[in-house]
Amino acid sequence: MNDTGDSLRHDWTVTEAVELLERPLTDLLFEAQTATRRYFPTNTVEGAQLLSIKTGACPEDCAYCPQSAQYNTGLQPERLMATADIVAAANEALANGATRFCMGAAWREPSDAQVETVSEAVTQVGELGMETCVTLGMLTETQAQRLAEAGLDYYNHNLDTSPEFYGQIITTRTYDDRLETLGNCRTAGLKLCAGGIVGMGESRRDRAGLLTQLAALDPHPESVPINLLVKVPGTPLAQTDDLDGLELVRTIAAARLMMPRSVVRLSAGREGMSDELHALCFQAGANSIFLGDRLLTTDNPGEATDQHLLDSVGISLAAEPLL
Ligand code: SAM
Ligand code: DTB
Ligand code: SF4
Repeated sequence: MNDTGDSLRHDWTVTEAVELLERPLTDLLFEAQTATRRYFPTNTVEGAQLLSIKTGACPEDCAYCPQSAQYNTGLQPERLMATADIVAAANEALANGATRFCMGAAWREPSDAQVETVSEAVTQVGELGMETCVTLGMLTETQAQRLAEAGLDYYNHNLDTSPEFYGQIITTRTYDDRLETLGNCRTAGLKLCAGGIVGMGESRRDRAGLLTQLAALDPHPESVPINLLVKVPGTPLAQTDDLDGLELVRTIAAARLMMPRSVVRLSAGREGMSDELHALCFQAGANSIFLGDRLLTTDNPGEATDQHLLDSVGISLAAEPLL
């Protein structure tokens, strides 16, 4: 992305981000929708499809995650999928209207051999004409370069929350580890998909802190996923109080205003969300969703429900990548 000569800012303060989050909702939505229309086609969302290519048995302790080996969530671990099966799933996603295929692995960090295997899948999925994204945990610069050579478009690695709240959610990997992986991916020339999770019991200031960290990345991540916590029984966050839906809307709007040229994804947590809340998220500038009836291990609304939603609000899936 070319920031030159533009007004993109990387010096947002947490206080400024809190001020955005606290604005009267109609003002915030108006500004955010105006910013969206400056850079993106109207009434258009990107469709991405996830696939868990290696499931569960992860050594990390992320308190939200059903795939951590430290929590008993009843999830059946699965080894790394065969490349042919991954490509078959990508073909299906393409037929269902997805322009991006995101492959996720429950690793703390991949071995070089695992990167090699995933690289092969990336090349083959790319040959279908889809954008490719992988999320494999921490990555060295050499590994990022290998994935870039394979034709990978995006690396997903989330900051998850503010630096202040982070220690209450994950203890097995530091915030700086995450920033380092993002830096390694940038050095390798990959585009970044980096965002976080709301609804984990964090404060509004923490949500502002997360957005401030993301906006400090230069260039901004091209994709910014905002996940609403999916509360999975057996995880430490299973009993967390529901986040007020309007806080999700405000977070999306602030992300849109702080990183106006980024594609903001209304990511996990759409299952059970009303059409009205979806509509407010789109008004706030969300212009990407995950398609299909599965995220990685949890449910997503699925094709029929999403078609009804998109028809009712008059939004179409983008036929081409938005960036
Ligand atoms: N293991 C790799 C890693 O964490 O770096 C990649 C896969 S991990 C499942 C990718 C992201 O999914 C996490 O960073 C988190 O933001 C999101 N995620 C995981 N479980 C979630 C949940 N229950 N609700 C919302 N988002 C979740
Ligand atoms: C992201 O920010 N959200 C996706 C993707 N990146 C890898 C993952 C959501 C996972 C939700 C819980 C699950 O299905 O296991
Ligand atoms: Fe492992 Fe990723 Fe889940 Fe954390 S979020 S426990 S690193 S799969």
